Amino acid sequence: MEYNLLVERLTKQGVDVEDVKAKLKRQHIETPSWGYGNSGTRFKVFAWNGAARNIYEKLADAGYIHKLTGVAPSVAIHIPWDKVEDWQELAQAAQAHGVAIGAVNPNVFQDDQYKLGSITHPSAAVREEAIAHMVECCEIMAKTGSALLSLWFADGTNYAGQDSISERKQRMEDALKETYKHLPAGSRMLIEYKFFEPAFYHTDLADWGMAYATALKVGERAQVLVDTGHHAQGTNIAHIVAFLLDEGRLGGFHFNARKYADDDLIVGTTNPFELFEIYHELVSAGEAARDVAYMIDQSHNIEPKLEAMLLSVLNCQVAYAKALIVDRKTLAERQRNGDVLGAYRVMQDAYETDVRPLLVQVRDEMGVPADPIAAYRADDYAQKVAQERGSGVAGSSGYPG
Ligand code: PSV
Ligand code: MN
Repeated sequence: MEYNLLVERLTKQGVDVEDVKAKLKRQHIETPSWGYGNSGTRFKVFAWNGAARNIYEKLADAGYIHKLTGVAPSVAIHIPWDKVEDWQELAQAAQAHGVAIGAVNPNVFQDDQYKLGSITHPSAAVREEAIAHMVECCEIMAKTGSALLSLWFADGTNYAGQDSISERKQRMEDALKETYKHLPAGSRMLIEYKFFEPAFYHTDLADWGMAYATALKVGERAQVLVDTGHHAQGTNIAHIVAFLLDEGRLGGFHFNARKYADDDLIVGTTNPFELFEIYHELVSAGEAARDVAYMIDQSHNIEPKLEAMLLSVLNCQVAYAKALIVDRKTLAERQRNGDVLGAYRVMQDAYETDVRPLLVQVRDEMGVPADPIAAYRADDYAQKVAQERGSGVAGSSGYPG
């Protein structure tokens, strides 16, 4: 009933509800392997009963999230946290859980030699080691069928004069150009930025503009990765998204929410309207957004890990659904007429629409639970893994305990 009323209302506004449903069924949110293991802040790791202890358990958990939602069919891996002997076998293990290996994330921030940086380090030997690790990750991509090399660097300095900022910029470009040569055919390099942390005076890739300028130099298949947690308060992320989409350089997202300095809160919890604005730009871009990768980057410290991941995926689904039902015809008319608040109200109307009946219908047609969180709570998966795995080891996501 509620669904029929909603369809009637949307159809009157010119929204093609069947097309919206088809798009929602094709939505793809990648979950991170590191979100399933124990992790913490730099103050404390609270071990979670049932946290995954290795990549195989992480794949099982990711498969479970996909089974409940139908829209989380891949898992990002972080190397060496998820390193195994046999990569083909890992890809098969993922497949057995109904998921695929997604982005491969090299880790060049946790070894002692990277104290002063990785690919921008003053020592050529350290830079070479970091490049070799990224090349190894390109090989892992080929073996696992991954199409994304997802790069983030903790590189930067803490004090004026600590190192030459411009030389570090050159080192960054050289290293990425070298790595780019090793990307498997058809794959892409995503370059992430972060405006501070762990370096506090300057970060080598501090914002989207630096990542974009670097991507342009590196090659066509180098694009920017927008981690929603990596901006100063008040930054208009939707604007960045629209700009990069228009330039053909938006590679993907790391979704999370950021209240102060940490970026590991559940996406769409503190800032659901912002997430809607971002999805609105993506929907508006149409085909230009075809290859954008949607990944979650969250490590939960006090939240139940599986439920937190479920909520993250579902919040993205809700934001996307709301963006899909924006009355674009009226919006365009009001924009042309300079109707400032009329245009805003079109956005507000979509945002305030209760899309739950639509999502229940979509889930029913997809053969997944109408309410994935209720299904999770009624299920015994979490208890089972808690019994099997216990409280795991601190830092089993890879984060130091
Ligand atoms: C860094 O804060 C980051 O956002 C990068 O994407 C890392 O790969 C990820 O978090 C996990 O540490
Ligand atoms: Mn990230």
